[in-house]
Amino acid sequence: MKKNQSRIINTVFYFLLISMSLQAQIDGSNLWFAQSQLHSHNHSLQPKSLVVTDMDGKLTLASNELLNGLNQLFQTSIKQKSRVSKGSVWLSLTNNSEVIQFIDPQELKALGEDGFIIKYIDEKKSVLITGNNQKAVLYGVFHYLRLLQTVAIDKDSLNITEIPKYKVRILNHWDNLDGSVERGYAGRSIWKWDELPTKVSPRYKKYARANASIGINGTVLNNVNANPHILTTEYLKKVMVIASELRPYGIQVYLSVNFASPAVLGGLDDANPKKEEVKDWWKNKVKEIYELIPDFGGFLVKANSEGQPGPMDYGCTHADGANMLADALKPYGGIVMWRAFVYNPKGWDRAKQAYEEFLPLDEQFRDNVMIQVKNGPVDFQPREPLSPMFGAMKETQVMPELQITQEYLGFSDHLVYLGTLYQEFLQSDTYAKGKGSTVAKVTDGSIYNHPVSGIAGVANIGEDNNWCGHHFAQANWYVFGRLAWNPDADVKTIAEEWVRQTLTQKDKVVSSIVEVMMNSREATVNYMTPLGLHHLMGWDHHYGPEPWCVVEGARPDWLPTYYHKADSIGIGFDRSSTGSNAVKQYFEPLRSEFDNIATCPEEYLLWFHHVPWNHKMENGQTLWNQLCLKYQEGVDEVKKSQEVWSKMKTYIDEQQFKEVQEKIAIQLKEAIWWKDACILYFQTFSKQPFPEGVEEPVHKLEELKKLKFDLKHHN
Ligand code: GCV
Repeated sequence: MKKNQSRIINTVFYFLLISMSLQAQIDGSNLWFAQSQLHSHNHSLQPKSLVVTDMDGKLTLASNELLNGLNQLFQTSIKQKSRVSKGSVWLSLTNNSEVIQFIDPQELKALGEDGFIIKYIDEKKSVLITGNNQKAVLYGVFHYLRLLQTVAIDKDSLNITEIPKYKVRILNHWDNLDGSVERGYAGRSIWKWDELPTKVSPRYKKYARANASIGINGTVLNNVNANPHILTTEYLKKVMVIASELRPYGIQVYLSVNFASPAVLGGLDDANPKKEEVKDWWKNKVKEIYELIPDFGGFLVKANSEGQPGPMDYGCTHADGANMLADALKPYGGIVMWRAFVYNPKGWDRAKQAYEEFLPLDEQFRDNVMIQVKNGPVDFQPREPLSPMFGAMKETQVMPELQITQEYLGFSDHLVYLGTLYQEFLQSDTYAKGKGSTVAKVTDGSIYNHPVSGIAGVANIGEDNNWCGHHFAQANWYVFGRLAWNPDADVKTIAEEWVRQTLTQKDKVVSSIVEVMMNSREATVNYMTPLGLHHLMGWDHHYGPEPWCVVEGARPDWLPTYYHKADSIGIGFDRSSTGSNAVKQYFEPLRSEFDNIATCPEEYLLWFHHVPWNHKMENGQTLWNQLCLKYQEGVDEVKKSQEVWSKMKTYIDEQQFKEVQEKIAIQLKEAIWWKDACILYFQTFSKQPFPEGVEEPVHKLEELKKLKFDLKHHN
């Protein structure tokens, strides 16, 4: 080819790349692959060649990803060579004789299945990316590309060993077979059950790639409120197709199962886990699944909770039910994730119930069962103390369940970066084995050593172009994946990574946006449920404030009044030793700290205590004044973020800028709605004026009570 011709081809190639990346930024569909720009310090790091040591084609996906990524970042076309020479990036599995010359075999062994090494090899003047299998090398490639985009690197900093802390890093989709998504705010399900198995949506691969890029290695495709039909042969063939789309990216497929399936699908009299025919039904079903999907991951089960069937229907325990499924899965290496989200309308403190039901069963579960526990004892509230289940179950592996979809945090309308919520939870000290027994450490295998460990995130993904409904909600999917890989990672750094890859590389702009993100969750806590309040939102849809809500004949534990208990004396749920004694479920010194109103952290005060309106807070304010001021603080913070965002106009893609701006306007309107509703309503009990510094409500309580939430707007 003549030089001129090649120049023309190169120019066309760059033009295409640039127009592709501009296009990508417009609708958010390219997630954190949208920017593809180098960090300003890394321009001198252009590799001279790419060398892939790959005899049997195992690294094709990883090398394509690397080559495309590097070409895009350096706006060039990097040559592929067969021999490593000065300036190469070298991709290889660890079982290569040359790799072994440079890295200690012990170190390679310690990488396990998913770990990788990125290392500048002085002797070769090259960068090596290696891992024990193709998935690990792919993780290494994504990490290297991320580093080039997000931090200044040099050959000294390229001496990286990354091994994920959790073995199972999994998304839970609450997607129904009819295409709807429970608590989904980004359109309908991405799984097109009607079209499968013949038509395969291109989104499946994009989804797998995005997940692999942040280290996620599993997905539960369907809602925990499981339709038994997912286990019919017809649906399993559809699942098989999804599994084969996700497999190259190292994503294993799991299913939520309905405990009554043997009766509903199999025509058995019941689903009693002690009956041989029920056990056999499950064994045969599992066999059928593995014939279709040899790397199937296992089952997720919501049993005897919110109307779902379970072993207790037959006088059996959670352990009986989980073990029956675990035994069926064991020969194939499958696992059971059994949820502890259980509560009972008759119990007078819902926060205590999971612990009461599960603790007596510790020691009874098989070793391929994990108990999946929500971060807090109630239900994904803007702030909850840690669930006392963490650290308490010592013989059974417990896996945290976080919610990525914002069921209680303004759906996909509010900008709320959940990294800070996740970090607060994962770094909470359980004291199970003395100081430093953080949730991360008691669940990731550092303290209790079980054969499997895991962490789940309830997905916020739908068919919207931008995947998550709000551009910034993508950051919550992103941070979940990054923390599942390393729960001790810094969430501010992760926010910055996301901004640089998704929105902009301009340093000043990056720091302003990161600041908005970092303050956003606290702001939401403040304008919704400050000082330990919880569950004040609207009945059923969980959007907007309805602290007054009473529904004739409804379960009391679904109503706000059950939780805030406001009266003429004060407000808050007494869970102290003189109340429901939920504090007893925590290890010392947490138990005493929470129990004593004087030492209970103020952010959990009304979670654990019924506090008089005139109680003196740390800053000298009365509780009533402080409560009102907190609501105001939340509103003010949203105003601030609106101001910051308005200055981003010239730096952010126009459509993205506008869409976020519109959402922040909704958020501010609703923050004021929350503040007005709560302080006006609680004022009917405190009978005190609003303190100085609190803006006069723009709404009237009676009008707010009549306000009807329009669900259509959100689905
Ligand atoms: C999938 C809460 C949600 C339900 C959800 C349930 C659960 O109650 O509102 O939509 O059901 O949690 O986690 O099982």
